[in-house]
Amino acid sequence: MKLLLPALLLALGVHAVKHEDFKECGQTSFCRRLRPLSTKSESADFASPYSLGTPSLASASQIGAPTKDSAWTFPLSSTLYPEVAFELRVDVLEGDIARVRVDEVGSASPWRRYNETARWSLLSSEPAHGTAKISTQNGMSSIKYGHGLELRINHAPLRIAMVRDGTEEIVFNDRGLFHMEHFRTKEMPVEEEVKETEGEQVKTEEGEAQTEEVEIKSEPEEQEPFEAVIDRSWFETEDGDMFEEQWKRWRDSKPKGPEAFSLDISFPLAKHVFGLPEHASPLSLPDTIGEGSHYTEPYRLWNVDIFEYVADSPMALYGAVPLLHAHSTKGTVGVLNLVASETWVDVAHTNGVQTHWISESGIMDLLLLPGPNPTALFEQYASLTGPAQMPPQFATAYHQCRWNYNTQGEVIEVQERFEEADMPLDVTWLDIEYADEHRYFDWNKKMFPDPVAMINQVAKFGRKMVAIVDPHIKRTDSFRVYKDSLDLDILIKKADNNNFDGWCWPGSSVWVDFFNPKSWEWWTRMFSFETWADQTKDLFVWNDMNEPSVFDGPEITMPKDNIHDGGWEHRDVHNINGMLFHNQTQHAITVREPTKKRPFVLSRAFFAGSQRFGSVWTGDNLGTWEHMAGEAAMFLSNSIAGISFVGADIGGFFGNPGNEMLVRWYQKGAFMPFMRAHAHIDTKRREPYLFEEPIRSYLRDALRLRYILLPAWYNAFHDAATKGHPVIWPQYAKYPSDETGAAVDNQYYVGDSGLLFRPVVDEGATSADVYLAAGQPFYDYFSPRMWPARSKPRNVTIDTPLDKFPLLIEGGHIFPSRERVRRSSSLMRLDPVTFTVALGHNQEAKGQLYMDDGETFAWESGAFIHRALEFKNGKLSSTQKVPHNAKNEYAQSIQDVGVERVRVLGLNQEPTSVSVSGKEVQFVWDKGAPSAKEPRAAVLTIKNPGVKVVNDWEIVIA
Ligand code: NBV
Repeated sequence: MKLLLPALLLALGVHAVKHEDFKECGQTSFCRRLRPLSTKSESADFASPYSLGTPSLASASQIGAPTKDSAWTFPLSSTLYPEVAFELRVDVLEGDIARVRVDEVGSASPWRRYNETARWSLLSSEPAHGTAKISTQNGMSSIKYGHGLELRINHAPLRIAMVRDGTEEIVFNDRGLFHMEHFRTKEMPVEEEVKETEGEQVKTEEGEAQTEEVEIKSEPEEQEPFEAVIDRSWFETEDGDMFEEQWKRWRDSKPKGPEAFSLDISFPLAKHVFGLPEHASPLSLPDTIGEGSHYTEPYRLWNVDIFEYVADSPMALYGAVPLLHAHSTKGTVGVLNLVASETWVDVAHTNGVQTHWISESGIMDLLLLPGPNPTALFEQYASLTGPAQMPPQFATAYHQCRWNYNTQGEVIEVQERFEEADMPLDVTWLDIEYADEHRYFDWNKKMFPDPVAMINQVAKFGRKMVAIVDPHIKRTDSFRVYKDSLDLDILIKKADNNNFDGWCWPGSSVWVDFFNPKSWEWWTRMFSFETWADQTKDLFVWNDMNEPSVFDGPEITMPKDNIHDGGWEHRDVHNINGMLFHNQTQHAITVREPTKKRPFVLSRAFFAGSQRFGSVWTGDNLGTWEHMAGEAAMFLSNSIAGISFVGADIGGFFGNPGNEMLVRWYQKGAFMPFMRAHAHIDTKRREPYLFEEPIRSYLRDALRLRYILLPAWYNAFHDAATKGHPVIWPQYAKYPSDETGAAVDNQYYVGDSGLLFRPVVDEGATSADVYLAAGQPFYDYFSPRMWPARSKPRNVTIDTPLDKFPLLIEGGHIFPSRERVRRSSSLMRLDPVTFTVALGHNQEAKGQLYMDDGETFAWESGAFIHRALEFKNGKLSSTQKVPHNAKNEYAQSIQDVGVERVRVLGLNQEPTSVSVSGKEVQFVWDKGAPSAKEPRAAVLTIKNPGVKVVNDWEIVIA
């Protein structure tokens, strides 16, 4: 029935998310309790009831380890609950990142707030030793750190501002919406109204930990007491659902009672906020609150398996990264609110941008990223959550998927048909039907009698395969994976401590608790060749349904009161759950062979840090123009949050795209970091070789273009893996001081190649507008057409007959390509390289070429080539950019690879000669028409200059 329903809806042309399956803020008790606070706080005499006591150097506390410097704790209390103690801890980390954490401390309750999100999400949180200094005076602490940065901490009411050169850029608790519900027993009476003055309430803990290194100028008691009219019910609306909650047929037992927290962050300078993936919304996040707001619900972060999601909506999707960039031409700053429980975020463009975050459980763990520009922010964020994994080369090429290729024969047929059609392909995918009764690892031997022979046959084409391994495990004793997990006692439990079972593809299923370290080694073993003999090193993995999706669970996921290792509730860890599964799977693939190999694992669910484990895709999109149009913004939003190895199902998962739409989708696909075609089981077959001319050629062209540009993509992936830069860059990140382009999200740049891509996403479109920033000329990739540099940004209109789309090259860049397309990327390893030199307004350009073996980790110990290309004063030079190790086997293996062509665009003078080491080489000169009404660039083509990619060389154009 589950399978038939989508088909039926599609046949009827009905595309609609089932809104009733997913909660709105008002249907979840903690959001209902805390969201209204923002309206109530608008009352003139409202002030935060929270205040801080005297800081001391952070000694061992619940929140974190003791330190000698760069971290301080403050007692924190609220006039609402004077008897409850909180602690606020400030750490200054490497990269000038300030971390502010709050937890309830010393509570008599047996419960604790979940404090391990950072453990799973952060790769590092190194303190910035010795650089930060605190001083406290008149109820105000000031921590100076980094380059002109200061945290101004107002003790009462609590307010923390990140200040740069005297200007506030990020303000925590500006509006007084911080509130942390404390642990309590159900019987505790809720008082009606409290009117208090702070002076009487602040608990100061005179510091035994106070040492000379803390420079306290005077005691905070001097501060002016503040008058706050606080109605306790503003903060905690009396709510029958605090201790248990019923939604539809699901009861959440909530043994810990209320433990939500709310906080506000203002960005006084910002014009835009970006980030908070995953939502099908514009990159510049529209308002969710206030008059005339674009949305009325907050952005929701709660990983869910959503059926036919709405194209413009703040509804939760499959992944969650609680990161925001706040941007204006004055600078870009970021905030990571590291929490894994259900979170709702309101955005309002008032006095800059104001945000209000409401989470169901966990400690508050806020990281303030100072920027001051998007590139610095990417690097700061990567210093915390890690840069992206360097993918194996094949993963950056084209993937062909379908639910399902049903037989071994069909898989081989796909290989042959691609071959016949002269279309490149790297990876063929198997969805859930390969597995016997959806017991992953166990092949359906009727349909796939000899999986090893099949994978080997595919490998003969230079290609790989991917098989799906979902997290639900069929509950049947005859299934070894189930038996093992039962015996090892590593399954997620219900609130009553019995193993949880739910309904999914295999029927009654269980889920392994990947928070339990006992599961890790076992899971690795599941992928070893000994345990899983029906595979080879050429088979990789797809982790779907890892939100996790549970067909009969609340909101199609797991009950929140389920229990994980350490006694933590599912509510606390939900948004990390899928990332842990992804992590363990990629680890298993990495260590499968005696020499570690770069893994490839695709995941649907994700969280901050998932970039370390592989790629993600945007889930079950619809084959509609609207969905196709919205995806660029989704890719960009993921990308700025670290997860830029991202793509969407080419063609749309649901529905049968017409020819025009499919061509446009393939063209767009060629510029998605992760390029995979996929389709629902009920759709018509749509492999690109099935189409008649001219569609067939258009599809082939898109595929070939991806392969031609693979070297440029590889550069970008390498920058992502080493610097934490996104693979694709939004306009604001390339041009942070351009105000008009900041919100542009329908076009983007590929790494530092200068390639600017704009997908065509409108039916029947014969032209498309592209936003060009000021300062550099732009060149058309497909023709000699160019747009000279201008002092102001502008929109240009580009013709887009079905075989064309806007692909420009920004002047000032050099990018590599390989123009002999073969049946798979591995077969292009030794092919010669072409360089395109797109000259900037000053007749200069720069670029890079990074290459390695594409499959091992040898690159980490210096087995690569990394060349710096530069065009200056009429000379194109190639020099070593990053030294590689002396006996670089990789460089040796490609020592004969040459440069077969150099294309120089925009040269302002006809050359008389082109030479390399004094020897003249052939060239072709087309003088173009740079000052015509429709300017054409001059193109100099140098064929076979006789240089090798591994060597230093110089091409002199005289
Ligand atoms: O495994 C079947 C599908 C898969 O093809 C798709 O890509 C996933 O997003 N899967 C979801 C489960 C059910 C979809 C209706």
